[in-house]
Amino acid sequence: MRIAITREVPPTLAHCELSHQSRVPIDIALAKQQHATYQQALRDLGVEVRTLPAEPAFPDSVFVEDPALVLDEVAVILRPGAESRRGETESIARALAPERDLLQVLAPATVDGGDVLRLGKRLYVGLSQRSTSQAVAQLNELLAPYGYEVEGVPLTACLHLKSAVTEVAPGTLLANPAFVDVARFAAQRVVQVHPEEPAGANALRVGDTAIYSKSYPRTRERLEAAGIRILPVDASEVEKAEGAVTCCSLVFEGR
Ligand code: CIR
Repeated sequence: MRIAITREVPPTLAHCELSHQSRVPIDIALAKQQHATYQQALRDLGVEVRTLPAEPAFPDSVFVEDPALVLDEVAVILRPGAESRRGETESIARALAPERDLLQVLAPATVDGGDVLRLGKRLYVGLSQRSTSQAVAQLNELLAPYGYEVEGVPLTACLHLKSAVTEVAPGTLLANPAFVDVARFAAQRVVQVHPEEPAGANALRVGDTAIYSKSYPRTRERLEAAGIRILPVDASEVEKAEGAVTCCSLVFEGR
């Protein structure tokens, strides 16, 4: 059974970290409604959604992708790059403990889950403002016993590696080549975002479907033309917090 861990939108979301965008008002009621629809989209794809209570002390805590990396064999509790987000790991570790043995990235290394793209047994880690090469070295050491190789990837002008590239089908990437050199990934095919939708490279693949934001209709056309099945969702409010669809869940096979 596929499981998704999510967390309720906190009333404090407007105090989120921002790195590349200006602060604009966030409609919390709408954010909650959109998050409910997103969780329903996961259920519609056959996923069991386990929703953790909101954590108002952590404005970015709805972005549960960042505090942990869940692999088939094991999970790694990460050390988020933004100090304001470090406390998010505790409740995520509790939620993951029944499902996986837990490993941990230790200080001074930092890494956000949004920077980790898994393609088979290779993990690409964006060397962003949040994630360091020390974390790449630690992940390599922790995960080599499970057959993973971990590699750092330079990034420009975006928050996380998965702001620049995500996998939308086996061997097919959705990417913005202005943010990352796509040639370095082991992929057969790359769908590029529409030039007017630079933030459109984040899609959440669940089986043969990609959950994708309605904010990027031109890129969606490109994806559909490439044969990718899209489940569209409204994500305008988390996008104001520099979030996207992968950030709002941790999806994995239950034990
Ligand atoms: C942050 O800056 O940490 C949040 N405002 C957004 C995090 C988005 N997470 C993700 O892309 N995985």
